[in-house]
Amino acid sequence: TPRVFSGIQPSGGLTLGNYLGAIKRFVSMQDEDYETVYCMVDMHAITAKFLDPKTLAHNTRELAAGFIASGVSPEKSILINQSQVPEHAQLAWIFNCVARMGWMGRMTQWKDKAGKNAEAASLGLFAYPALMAADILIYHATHVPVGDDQKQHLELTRDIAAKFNHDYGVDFFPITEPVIEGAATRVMSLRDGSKKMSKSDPSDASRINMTDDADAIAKKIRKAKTDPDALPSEVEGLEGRPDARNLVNIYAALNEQSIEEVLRDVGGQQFGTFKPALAELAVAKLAPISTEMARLMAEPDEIDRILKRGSEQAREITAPILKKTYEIVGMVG
Ligand code: AQP
Repeated sequence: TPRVFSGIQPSGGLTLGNYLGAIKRFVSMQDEDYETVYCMVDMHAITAKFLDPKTLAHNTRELAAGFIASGVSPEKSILINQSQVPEHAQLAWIFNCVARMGWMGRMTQWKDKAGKNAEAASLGLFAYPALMAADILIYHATHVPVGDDQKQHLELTRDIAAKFNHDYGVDFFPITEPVIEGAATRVMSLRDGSKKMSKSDPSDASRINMTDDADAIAKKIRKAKTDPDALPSEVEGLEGRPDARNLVNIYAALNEQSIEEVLRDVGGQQFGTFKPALAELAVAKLAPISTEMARLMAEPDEIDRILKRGSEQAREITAPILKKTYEIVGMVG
């Protein structure tokens, strides 16, 4: 069976962007013909800024609770925390020696996150995509469900696999396929339709957190930036209207409809009508998840047990792949 791998950083709380862009697909892939491995990438979470240890631990458990509450089943999927499966980091070192500085320097996420002061950025932030390639390839995963923003990193993962195979004259690492599907592969900020919705945006009003209560969700949607026009009934009518498009995409993804279907129903409506309907839908879909997250967070030992069992299952896959990699590279003893 083909294997799926994907991860999310415990760098903050989960957002609606993570849920619609990634987790919803994690859940559906469990029931398709795949073996699925889903990961809290705690080693990635410390690349951008210092996180105090309590926050990192809390975020990691909360993220695991978010996965499970959203429908990722520890019975159907292997659920792990990255640092607890050491083969990720071990393979990453080899990939640090395969990847080129020039490739890494071209990554838009590096440029965005390092900003103008690259000298002050961590070495880990620069090497992030090589660790991400290792996360995926240590499972020989062939399919990676992600949001649209991760496309470039997945191309780099393919380049690293191809260069390793070429340099060592083997056909060992698979060339991975990104799975970027659905109506909301790129959920935008509620305050600025040209910016991605992100956990680390300083404005809390820019995002819906998976832990927001019904009032907070309704308020953020009511205040979301829009334009003065009515909603169109055809997709072309969203051209040049990023904020309107974003709300329609969110509605479609939450309601599991196509954008065309949504516009057929809501075309002609003013935002004064559409926003309350969107808020109601969002609360209906998200409230059960946040309630379940809170219940799971009351039992952190149970979360730790699930992650520990996941690590054991994961290492049955990763240890032999690392061993074989070391043999290929000529690491003996
Ligand atoms: N706005 C988004 N729309 C669709 N998908 C998104 N993803 C993130 N934001 C959106 C997808 O969620 C997965 C996990 O992302 P991540 O936590 O590893 O890192 P990120 O993409 O950098 O997410 P954030 O929320 O923006 O975190 P910070 O602010 O810490 O950088 C990925 O599949 C991503 O595509």
